[in-house]
Amino acid sequence: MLIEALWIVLLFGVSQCKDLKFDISRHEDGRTIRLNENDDLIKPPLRLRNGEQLNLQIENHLDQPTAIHFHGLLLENFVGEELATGKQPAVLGDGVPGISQYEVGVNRSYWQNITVSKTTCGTFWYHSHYAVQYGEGLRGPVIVDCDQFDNHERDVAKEFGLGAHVQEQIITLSDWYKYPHDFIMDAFLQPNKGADPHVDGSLFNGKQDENQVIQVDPDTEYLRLRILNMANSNTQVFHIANHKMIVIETDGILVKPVELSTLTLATGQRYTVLVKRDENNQNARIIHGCNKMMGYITKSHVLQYYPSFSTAVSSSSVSISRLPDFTSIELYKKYEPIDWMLLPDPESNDQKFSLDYEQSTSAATKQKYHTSMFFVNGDTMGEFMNPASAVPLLISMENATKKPINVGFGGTVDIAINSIDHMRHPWHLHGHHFQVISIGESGDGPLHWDNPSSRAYAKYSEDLTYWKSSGRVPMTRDTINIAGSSFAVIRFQADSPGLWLLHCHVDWHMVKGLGVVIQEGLETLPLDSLVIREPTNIVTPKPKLNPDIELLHEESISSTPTPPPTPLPTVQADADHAINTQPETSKLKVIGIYCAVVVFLDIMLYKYMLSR
Ligand SMILES: *[C@@H]1O[C@H](CO)[C@@H](O)[C@H](O)[C@H]1NC(C)=O
Ligand SMILES: *[C@@H]1O[C@H](CO)[C@@H](O)[C@H](O)[C@H]1NC(C)=O
Ligand SMILES: *[C@@H]1O[C@H](CO)[C@@H](O)[C@H](O)[C@H]1NC(C)=O
Ligand SMILES: [Cu+2]
Repeated sequence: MLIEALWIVLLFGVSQCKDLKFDISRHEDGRTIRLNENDDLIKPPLRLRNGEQLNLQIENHLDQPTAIHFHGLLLENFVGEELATGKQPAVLGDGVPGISQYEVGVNRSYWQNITVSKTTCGTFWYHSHYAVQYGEGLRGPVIVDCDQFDNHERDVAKEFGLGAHVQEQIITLSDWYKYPHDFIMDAFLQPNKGADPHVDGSLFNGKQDENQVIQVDPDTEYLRLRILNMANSNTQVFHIANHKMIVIETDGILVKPVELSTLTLATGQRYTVLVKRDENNQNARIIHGCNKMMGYITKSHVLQYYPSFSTAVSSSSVSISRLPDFTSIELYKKYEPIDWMLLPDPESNDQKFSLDYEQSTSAATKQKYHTSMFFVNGDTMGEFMNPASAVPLLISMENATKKPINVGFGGTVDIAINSIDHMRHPWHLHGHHFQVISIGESGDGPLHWDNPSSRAYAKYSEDLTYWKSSGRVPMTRDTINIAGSSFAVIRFQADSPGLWLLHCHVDWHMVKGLGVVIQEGLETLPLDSLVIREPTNIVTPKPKLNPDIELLHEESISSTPTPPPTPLPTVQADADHAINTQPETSKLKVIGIYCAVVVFLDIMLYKYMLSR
């Protein structure tokens, strides 16, 4: 039966429109957030194609509101006539409650219908953007397939002699906390709490276990690893002994191949790397380092060549910072996007901004907020929002104390993000990719556009000259780590109308205000005619869903067949622990189509066989 369904995929192409349901509730342990009966801390991946439409129905059975953000995915920006036909501009699908949509309240249901832009491709993730929910399990990878990715990978595989038979493996990295996150947050919001919550452990593919096995199949010539940092707060390090990783993607941007042995990922970042099979089939040790306040939680896992009767790899202790190629700074000159150019300088000084951020533990802050807070140019993120935060800013900005930062529309924008205190933070911009024009190391200080004599400004000028004279293109992505007492200058095209968050991705820091709202070309949106739908009451009885992400409905609206995704091989850990969630996605597609056509097909096959 599955074979039959696969045949249908091959014959008629993948559908272009999916209906999907997220049934969100809490596990009986009161701790983990359950998604469609799945209680893992990292949920199964979603697999989409560029240009594909996804209609996501969110049903909230939690005891608090929720909302789902697709991290890094660029959505289609419908304009003009398309808008008139009810299509939605990108910003309405961004999933940020209080800004682009209403929160999905308790016992409420909400359709989040999005269309992945045609230029989006690579490795992303979905996660709750409400309070500190995602670390309790409301998160999972999103893979967007496209021809350009496949072509680039094929070219790189050829250049490096990797062969043709690829095995894909998603690897998610995260930190882990032993207490419920609301409880941690409540404690963190007490007047005398300033330091970050204590990290109690780490997760490799959603599990705390050490020595998890990634099995390399006999016919695999090279691995395609999609590595994601889906942590609440901390930088993750990934290394495979005696194997080179060839980076081909940074946060959804294809890059010229870069070979290295150790990857460092800021919270929210993703990489795709290609790894050639070891010619001697030597099992190798995988090292995962989860950064915490002092040092790393270090665990070993195994890259196991099949057939192999032993999982023995070196178990000696390892120092993360001594791993070959280890670095804690962003390699903004190393990862060069293909098919991109340096964006032009902003046309006017009005499109250059600097944001100074720091944590304040002063008595005045504590008096006003009853705890320490993060400020960006003197404001907390809450100041950008309506006090009744359930009302999206897009509809009404009337009660916000701070107006969004207006970056205009159409041109390029430079933003200097300045860390005033000594902490490192991962900054993420919604709705865009940015080029990292310049980034400082700890101690380089802030960059202010009116102070060209600063160390930071000198570094920025030098970097800008370098890009212009070398013709090279800076690293482009949606998330970067900015060192303490330092700066980064990001440049992006203001081409997506709406309100977008620019914020620290540490969940704890978000609730303490570390972020701003950017306004872009709002005047080009027909705000009066945009329908920002409010979630409705759940009317249907709670359905029983599979633990996997289950399709409600899938239809092929396209007459031009698109190539089907290659069914991916299963990667088994030991008998009890299947690490990989990947096969679920192909299964998911198959199930959807299967339901639609299998009856028909069965009858046809039956008739055919009878007729022979
Ligand atoms: C979203 O998609 C669902 C299912 O296809 C449809 O019933 C609903 O009307 C759509 N909502 C919007 C706002 O487009
Ligand atoms: C949500 O629904 C559950 C189950 O029907 C009910 O027990 C609970 O009181 C409802 N909560 C709210 C806020 O409506
Ligand atoms: C703004 O404040 C007024 C007065 O408190 C209130 O009536 C109104 O609902 C608020 N508007 C929004 C969008 O929160
Ligand atoms: Cu932070």
